[in-house]
Amino acid sequence: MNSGNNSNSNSLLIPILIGGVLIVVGGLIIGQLTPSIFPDQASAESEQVDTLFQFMLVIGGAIFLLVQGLLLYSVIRFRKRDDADDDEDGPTIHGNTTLELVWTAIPAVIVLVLVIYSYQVWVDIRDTRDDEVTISATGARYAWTFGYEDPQARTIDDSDEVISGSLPDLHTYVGQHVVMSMQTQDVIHAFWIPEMRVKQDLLPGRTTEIRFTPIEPESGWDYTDELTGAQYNRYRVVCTELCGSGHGNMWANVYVHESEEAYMEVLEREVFDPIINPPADPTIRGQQVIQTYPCSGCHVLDDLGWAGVTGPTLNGAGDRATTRVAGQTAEEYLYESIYYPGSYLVAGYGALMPQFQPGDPDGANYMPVNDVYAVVAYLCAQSSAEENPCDFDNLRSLIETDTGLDVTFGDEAPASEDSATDDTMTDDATDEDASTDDTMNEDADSDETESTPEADEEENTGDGSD
Ligand code: HEC
Ligand SMILES: [Cu+2]
Repeated sequence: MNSGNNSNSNSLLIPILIGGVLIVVGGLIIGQLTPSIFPDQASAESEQVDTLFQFMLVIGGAIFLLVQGLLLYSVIRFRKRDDADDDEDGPTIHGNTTLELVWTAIPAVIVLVLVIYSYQVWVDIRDTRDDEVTISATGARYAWTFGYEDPQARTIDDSDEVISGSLPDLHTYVGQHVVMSMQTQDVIHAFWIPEMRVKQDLLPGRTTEIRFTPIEPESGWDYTDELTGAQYNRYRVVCTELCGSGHGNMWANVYVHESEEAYMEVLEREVFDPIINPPADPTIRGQQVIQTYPCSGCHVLDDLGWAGVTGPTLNGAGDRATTRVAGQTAEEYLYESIYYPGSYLVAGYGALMPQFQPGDPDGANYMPVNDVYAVVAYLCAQSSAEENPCDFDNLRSLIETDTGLDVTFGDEAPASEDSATDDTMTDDATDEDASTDDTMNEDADSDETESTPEADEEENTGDGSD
């Protein structure tokens, strides 16, 4: 018996060695699958995360081959032979201290190594950098808005507040150490850029952060800016927390520009210039400004490529505005649908639209009076009529009577009061009179945070495309 066992374990040594080598090589081969199952790498963090993943895949692959290999081996080796007339159970074997030590020690070591390695990656990608730049992200059902502070630290007039503006898109450039500072205006959302391998929840009442540094794409640049010839790539931020009926529509473009100059050029053109030199025409200003609010997540509007489904289409809004409420002019109706969305509900839609308000700059859904003026003017222009169906003088006095605040921009802006032309600069304008009258918004407060389940189910787009 003894001598038989000895020769047995000797003759097993070679196959075990060969098997071991095969398993390790197999694990390494399986590990190579990592790039093919992941999206492109667009940030320095993605390289670290993928290497960690690859490391785990090699270990997992080797364990897979070991287990499956032993299983197959046993199935073949210990099968019931046709010729053997043997229906008895095999001998019961238990207790093998060496084996038990080995199969406890090896996984323990593997897990420990993984803990140390992944903790280091985690600490590393969350580490603060000296020259990091903060971009704010606001999640609101069902759209993202990104806020940029002027890197040149310009202010308007004698205000000491640096200009900042917002866009529905996230812009960044290769090598920029970005820190996203994120807040939600309603429910929990989650910020995820698959190509950057970053993901972080937005939690009500808290500010959460995530950091990343874009890199030059290995597969080359996909797009070229027609104005400047600069190259960029485009990715997507998607919301990964089911947040309501328009959740599938809650995504935004991420533009990674090839250089800081190209990035600055775009920010100047799209964010800062419209603030420093706001166009006098309110409909043009309205087209710029409406894009800094989360309207796109809920409304269709061909002019801006919006495809939200939670609210009625805004195509032709100027035409329909006069037909909604008897006795209301187009400008009155559109104005009310933004500051008092609960006062009239379009048939077939629930009270899901958040109430925008001019009173509290730090409050949810703040929209200064200049912006509502421009947005209404722009929505009025969504009309088949040759002439804009709205009366702008009436709109202006309507806003001023209702809010007690001055509309300070546009063709008739009083020359003395030209400082309050942008969201960030209106504090002085609103301080003096923050009392918006609440006559029309009894139920609107609850609309803002609570969605009605029926309406949520009513329409669902799972279609985030375009
Ligand atoms: C969370 C989804 C949501 C967001 C965000 C949203 N809306 Fe709405 N909107 C709705 C719904 C639902 C209705 C229809 C019910 C009602 O009248 O309140 C509506 C109605 C309207 C109407 C009336 C349309 C008509 O045909 O009578 C206008 C105008 C409007 N929204 C403009 C806006 C603007 C401008 C913004 C951004 C500043 C915006 N909405 C943001 C959901 C939304
Ligand atoms: Cu969301």
